[in-house]
Amino acid sequence: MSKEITLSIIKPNAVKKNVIGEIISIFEKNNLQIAAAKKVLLSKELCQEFYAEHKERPFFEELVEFMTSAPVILMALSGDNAVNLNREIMGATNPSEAKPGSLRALYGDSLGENAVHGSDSLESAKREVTLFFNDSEITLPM
Ligand code: 3AN
Repeated sequence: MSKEITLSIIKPNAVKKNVIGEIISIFEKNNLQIAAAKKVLLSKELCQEFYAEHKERPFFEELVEFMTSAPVILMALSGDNAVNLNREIMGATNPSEAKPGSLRALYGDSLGENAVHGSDSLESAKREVTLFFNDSEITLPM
C-alpha cells in the first residue's frame, strides 16, 4: 500500500463538543499520523473556495455559514491508504447512516453538521491540503 496524505477537518460542531483529542486519538489508533494541524476560523472566501465543487448545490450557503460559524481544526493526515482509510473512519455523510463507532456516528448531529470532513480522492486531497498548508508546515514521519 502506498503512503498518502489527506485533508481532515474537525467541523465547528465537534470542536464545540470538546472532542478534538478523542478524534485525533481515533486517527492515531488507526495508524494515521498528524502531518500538520492548526485551529482556525475560516473566512467566507476561503471556505467558498474549498467547497467550490458544491457551489450550485442548494445547501451551499448553509454549509459555508456553518463552517465559518466557529473555529475548525485543519489537519493533514498521512499513512498507508490515508484517503480511503480516513473515509472509512469517518463513516457515511449522513450520521444516521454512518456505521456504529465511526466519527460521524459518534459526533455528527445532522447531514450538514456531520463532525468531520475528509478528502474524497487523492486528487482532492492534493488540492485541499495545498489550499490550507504550505509545504513547510507539513512534516512526514521519519
Ligand atoms: P462527504 O463530506 O461525505 O464527501 P459531500 O461531498 O456529498 O459529502 O458533501 C459535502 C458536505 O456538504 C458534507 N460533509 C455535508 O456536511 C454537506 N452536505 C451534503 N449534503 C447536504 C445536505 N443535503 N444538506 C446540508 N448539507 C449537506
